[in-house]
Amino acid sequence: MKIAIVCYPTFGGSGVVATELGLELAKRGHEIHFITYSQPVRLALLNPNVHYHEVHVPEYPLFHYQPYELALSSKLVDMVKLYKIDVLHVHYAIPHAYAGYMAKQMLADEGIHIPMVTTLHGTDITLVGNHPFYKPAVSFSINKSDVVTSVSQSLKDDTHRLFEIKKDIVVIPNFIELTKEKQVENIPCHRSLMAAENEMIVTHISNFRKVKRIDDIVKIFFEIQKEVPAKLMMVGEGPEKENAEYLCSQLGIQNKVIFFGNSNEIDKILCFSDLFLLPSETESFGLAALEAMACGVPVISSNSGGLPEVNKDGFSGYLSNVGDVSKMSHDAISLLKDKEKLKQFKINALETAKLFDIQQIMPLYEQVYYQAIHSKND
Ligand code: GMT
Repeated sequence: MKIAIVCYPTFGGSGVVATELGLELAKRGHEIHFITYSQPVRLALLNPNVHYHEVHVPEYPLFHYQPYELALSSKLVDMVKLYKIDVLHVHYAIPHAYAGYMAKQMLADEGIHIPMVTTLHGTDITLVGNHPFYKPAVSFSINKSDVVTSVSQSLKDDTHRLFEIKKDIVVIPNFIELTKEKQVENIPCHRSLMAAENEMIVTHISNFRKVKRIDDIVKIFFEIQKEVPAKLMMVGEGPEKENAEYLCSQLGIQNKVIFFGNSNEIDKILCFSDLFLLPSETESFGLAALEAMACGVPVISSNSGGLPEVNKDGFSGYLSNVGDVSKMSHDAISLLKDKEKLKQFKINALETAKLFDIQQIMPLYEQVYYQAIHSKND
């Protein structure tokens, strides 16, 4: 199939999922066209089956806001015609499903039917999309998609609770690549550069938005380091990062916390991590937690949204109510103090991650593409 993928090219989870999906589909012989405003960060190399088309938004003094959706839908029309695309797959409803629908209509006007699959990722439903200023357009474009997928059962339920969606939503969980070269024992791991031998390494990776409850991470680590020699690795960039650095210095733990920027090689940090923290306010899935588990790192997370579908309480890690810093700290300390238990949880984390192997998930996407192609939406 010839598949056009529209996504955010940045470090957010939806862009990562879209890129990894495209790369795997290309390996399976499909022709993939990424259409977005810059090259997706995980799209390191292009190959004969992978193409990237940049959306340009010309500036004009009259525009207070640059009309990205307009440029995107025009680009989609051109690319669908030029490459004879079979199916359009948009990731994150805002504004991609809307732009996709406009492209669909423009093409229909020329007698070309292009089916559209929309994948809902999380904040496009639970935070941003739910805003009254966006809601009518988001509901409309979801309902006009040929097939709608969501990355967890919890997100599907949230979508039906928050929007009037007349379509069925297919749950296709996020996935992880577990090929040999991605396995933790085959990753060059430089633990000794980061911590002394007796120190435990606790890690958090995100885009440092409010929803991640970054303060909770610092507070949990503050409790941990009182009981266990430890270092905290904070990976990513975002609006809450500066506050987190300030809180660390206020608590006098700045020499135990290492702030990295965005990284394309998170497995090189996860390979030496003992514990992963994800106390988010809401998380439709928690791809970062899955990536940690795939490297054999147990997860201390909140129980919000889709996290219980990924992190198994008392097996791959522990779940707590949002904001329960005290329980999260207690669980983390008890795990880090008990070497045997920690070893078992590391094994369990990897076992759980294997349930999300890309090889099992890919056919589900191929199936929805065929379903979309055979649908007759207007
Ligand atoms: O919240 C983020 O980190 C970014 C955001 C995105 O769409 O780029 O992530 C959402 O999609 C991810 C991939 O499906 C999920 O793993 C995240 O849980 C989800 N984030 C939230 O729901 C807050």
